[in-house]
Amino acid sequence: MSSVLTNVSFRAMFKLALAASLLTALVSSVHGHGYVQEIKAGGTTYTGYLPYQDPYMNPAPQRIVRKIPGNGPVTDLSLIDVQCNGYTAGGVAGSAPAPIYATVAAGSQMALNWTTWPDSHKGPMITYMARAPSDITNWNPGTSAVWFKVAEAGLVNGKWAATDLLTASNSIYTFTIPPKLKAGQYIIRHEIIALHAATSYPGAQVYPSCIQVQVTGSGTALPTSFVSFPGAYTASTPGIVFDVYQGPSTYPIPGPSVWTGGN
Ligand SMILES: *[C@@H]1O[C@H](CO)[C@@H](O)[C@H](O)[C@H]1NC(C)=O
Ligand SMILES: [Cu+2]
Repeated sequence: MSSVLTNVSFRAMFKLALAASLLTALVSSVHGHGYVQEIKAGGTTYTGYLPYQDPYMNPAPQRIVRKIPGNGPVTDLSLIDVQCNGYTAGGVAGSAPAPIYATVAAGSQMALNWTTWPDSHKGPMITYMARAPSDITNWNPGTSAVWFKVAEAGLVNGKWAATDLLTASNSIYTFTIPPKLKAGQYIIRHEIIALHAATSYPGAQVYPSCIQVQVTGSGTALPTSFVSFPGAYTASTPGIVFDVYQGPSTYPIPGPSVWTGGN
């Protein structure tokens, strides 16, 4: 009697384990995803917004990153979701402002720590900023053209930024706040665009998130041209529809050129 029971429960456990490993395999092959889990700025380490923990914590942890719904992508580039990976909630379109911000000097580097990124998800890593007209913990850009690009990396000597280069740097992406950028509060919009399904539109997977910072320094430079999200990327933007499987030697990174503000 007890040996039958043991046998039954063993089989049940085996089935469960099998189901779990199949699910894991499916999730990682079809949709391995990710987000920025940690940020180093101005000598301080900040935990990112953790979509599978933060919503269940009471009190809610205070983050410098705006809320994201999970580790998945945005593929409809006409949606506000493509801005900060937020969605229409509580009557506010786009990601809700976060309660705090990091302080970082113009010209210094920030390090963004991504969760393990799947090798299949080749693509560029791109970073934009937008200057807050007022208190950043209240500001929502909506569809206004306020964004300028500060860094981009696509296909460099046969290596993709989001896979080869990110893996080689222990999942740490770094970029520099433009040295002459005028002090003030900014949203940093950082993204990976995964191209493994981008041979037609919709297909490219955008993984954006928004980090709030106070930039310090004596610079006076501000860009003069801006893009909006949604708006900057459409089905016909170079690099949105792209075939990564034909051994390309170059890749046109989507969006405007990088603004450095002079050095
Ligand atoms: C990235 O963040 C994770 C989670 O906090 C941490 O365990 C890991 O050590 C960090 N990676 C690096 C290279 O600092
Ligand atoms: Cu994925």
